[in-house]
Amino acid sequence: MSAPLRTQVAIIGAGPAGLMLAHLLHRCGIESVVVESRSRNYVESRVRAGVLEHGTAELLNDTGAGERMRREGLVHRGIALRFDDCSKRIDFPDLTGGKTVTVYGQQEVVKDLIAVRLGAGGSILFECEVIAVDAGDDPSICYRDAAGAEHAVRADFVAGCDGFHGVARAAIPPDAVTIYDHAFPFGWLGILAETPPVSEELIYVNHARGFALVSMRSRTISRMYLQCRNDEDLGLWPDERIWAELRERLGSDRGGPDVRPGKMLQKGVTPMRSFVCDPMRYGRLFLAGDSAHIVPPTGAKGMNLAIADVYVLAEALDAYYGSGETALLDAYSQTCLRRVWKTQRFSSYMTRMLHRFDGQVPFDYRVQLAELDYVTSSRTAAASLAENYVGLPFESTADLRKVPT
Ligand code: RFL
Ligand code: PHB
Repeated sequence: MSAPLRTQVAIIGAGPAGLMLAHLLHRCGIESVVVESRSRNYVESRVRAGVLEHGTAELLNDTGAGERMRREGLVHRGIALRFDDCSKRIDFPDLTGGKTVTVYGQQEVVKDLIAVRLGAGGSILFECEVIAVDAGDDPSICYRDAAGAEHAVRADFVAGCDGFHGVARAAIPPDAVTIYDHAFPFGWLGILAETPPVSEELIYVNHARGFALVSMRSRTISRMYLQCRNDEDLGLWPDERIWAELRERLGSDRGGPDVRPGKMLQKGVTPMRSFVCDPMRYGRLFLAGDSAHIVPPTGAKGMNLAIADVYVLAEALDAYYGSGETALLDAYSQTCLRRVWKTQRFSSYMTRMLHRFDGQVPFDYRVQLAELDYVTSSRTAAASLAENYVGLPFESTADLRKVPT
């Protein structure tokens, strides 16, 4: 093994959490090294989330990483909820004092953050898989490079931004954390296709055959989802069946938006789960993003939550390096978990309102329809949905200090 590299913060994972953390730390004058198991090309083309909360878009803008997003991102001022073959709109600016969301693919955010980091001389080690994490008083990580050679990085702190299946959370003794886990009995079959979006805004559909969602990546590329089984066999879903099912759930032949088949660019199944690891810290190891929590994608929150975590972590590390103060680091987990649980609540609410559940009886369906009717006709209820969808405000340092102990 070569002589260990030394840095202030060793970051595992070049997803939105790890890259944004490295970027924010750099702006505070704190050095980091990002270690990523996949290639640059792989992480830049991985299709995942697509909706940026108001605060996420603002953070990208305010920190100099939003230039392409401003040009290419699509600012959305609302969504539609469709049920009983009728679409009802939720108007974000009207209900939230002017806030919007931006539709911009996660892989575009990843590309932009990599460009900004490398442009500033930052260190991102691609195709280097972290195989061991030491979270003790003298923390370090060990990684294996593409040629199979092993290297160590010693650091003051380790940030586990390595997603749900990473090594960081697994390095914490099981009795030091409480895990909250809930698997939903269904997943989403997601497609990316070369066809113009069927509507200017996203449409979330509650249909007797199951949930559907139409989203987009640009004015010519659509991203759409169908509720399916968790273990759905994609082989049973030739393109024609997907288009027919989308048309049926959207009511294309009953006055609904007209789904037009186009070239299928990608198909995949994402299982739906909720997961929280509490606390999100063990010694000098801090978990952020999917390594600490997963939300079902119905509220479009996964990536936004990852960004909110590292915003809190960067502020805490800045305070530590600025004055030696550890209060914000000590409050990190509690501060993040307040937002995490509110986001779990919202994502679970959206999921339960819009999906078909096994064993659901007609009574349950009528209650779902009543909920949809309520949330689209009561200004108070609509404002609550809109407030959560555009994103709750980031915790500021002043708020961090108010966290109850
Ligand atoms: P990421 O993006 O998973 O990044 C973690 C990074 O860590 C790397 N890694 C390692 N690197 C070095 N050594 C190791 N041992 C490593 N183990 C892992 C990985 O290669 C990866 O690059 O986590 P992060 O940064 O916390 O960001 C979170 C978001 O990615 C996530 O919340 C969302 O994308 C969730 N999600 C979706 N959210 C939505 O809001 N809408 C969606 O449509 C949506 N679709 C998805 C998704 C997540 C998916 N996953 C995780 C399977 C679709 C999928 C398939
Ligand atoms: C997406 O565009 O991928 C997307 C949009 C909204 C969601 C989930 C995914 O709730």
